[in-house]
Amino acid sequence: MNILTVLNNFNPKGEYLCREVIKSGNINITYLVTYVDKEKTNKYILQKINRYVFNNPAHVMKNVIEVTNHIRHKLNNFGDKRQVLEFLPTKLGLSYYKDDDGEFWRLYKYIDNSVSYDNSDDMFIVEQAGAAFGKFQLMLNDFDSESLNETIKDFHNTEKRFNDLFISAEADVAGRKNSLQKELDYLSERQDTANFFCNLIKERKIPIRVTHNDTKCSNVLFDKDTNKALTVIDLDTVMAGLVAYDFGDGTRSMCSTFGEDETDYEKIDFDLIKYEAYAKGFLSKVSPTLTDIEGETLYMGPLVMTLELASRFAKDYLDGDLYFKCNSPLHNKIRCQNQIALCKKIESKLSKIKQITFKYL
Ligand code: GN1
Ligand code: MG
Repeated sequence: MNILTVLNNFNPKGEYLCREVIKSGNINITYLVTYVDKEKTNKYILQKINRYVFNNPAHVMKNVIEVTNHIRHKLNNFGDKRQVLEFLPTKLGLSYYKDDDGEFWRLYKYIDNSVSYDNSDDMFIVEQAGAAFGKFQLMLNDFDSESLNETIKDFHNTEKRFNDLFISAEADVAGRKNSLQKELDYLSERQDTANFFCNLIKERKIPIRVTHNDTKCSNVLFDKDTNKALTVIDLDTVMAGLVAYDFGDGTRSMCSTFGEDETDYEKIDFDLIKYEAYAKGFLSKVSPTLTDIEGETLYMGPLVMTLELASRFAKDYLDGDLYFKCNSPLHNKIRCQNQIALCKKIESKLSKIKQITFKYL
């Protein structure tokens, strides 16, 4: 598909100048596009929504628009406009453009003077990231979670993720099961832990809220000059969920001493200093809104979310790399082993993690 044809279906301001591919992200295809209007440059983010992952992109966009409108309304023109994403409608007034190949595209304003990080060793940044996801949660506290579309069914249903993994192992369509046996054994021994939050949901002990569900560090934009968090991005998976999903996935992503692609697993650790900074930021926003059971069980978030992601990478490896973007046939296996190395560190530090969490409740 011709990118200019796609862009012309929206109303970006000025004359098209250039575009570049943004490589970060495991799912969608993203471009930064620049237009020139007189002397001024206008930048936009153009994204092609992954239809394998999101089988109903229109449902995704409905959630995204409603949630960003809700936040914009709450900000009520106070503060920095850069605190919420602004999507451009198409000339037909839709929030997405569907091209002739059936692909879905969306366009939003690039947030000026912003920067994102895959991770950071600066505790101010880590605390800001926690605060950004906490604030997101807080601002959507009065948004009816049942009105949101379930854009990916059972996204954080860890119990189902594990069951699906073992079904894929049984099927072994890519003939890779033998090369993943150690990891499968490790995960199958942890099924009870993986079920921790699912059990609380089944027993109706824990409230369902609006959650972001993909709280990686790279999904926060910071001000380039001050490093203060501006807003969270990548709202495709905003759905009904548990506060522990966002807290758990954020700390999983930020407290690991190395990224998800690191192959020297010995180097991987769970950094408690970063954990404390993130917990401080996140809980400074949400702590007053939590129920007792949410607070008491939050410390299990990092372990359960890391187990879950390990199981997802494992499943995709066994299925022949259908879901995540991969740069080699071993990429998903590496990611799985990397997350298992992280799980082991979290397990060994669980009582400390609990203690730190309780300090900020
Ligand atoms: C995917 O697209 P990205 O990179 O934000 C995935 C997350 C995983 C993450 C791991 C929709 O996120 O769930 O935690 O990769 N998103 C989806 O890097 O599956
Ligand atoms: Mg994402």
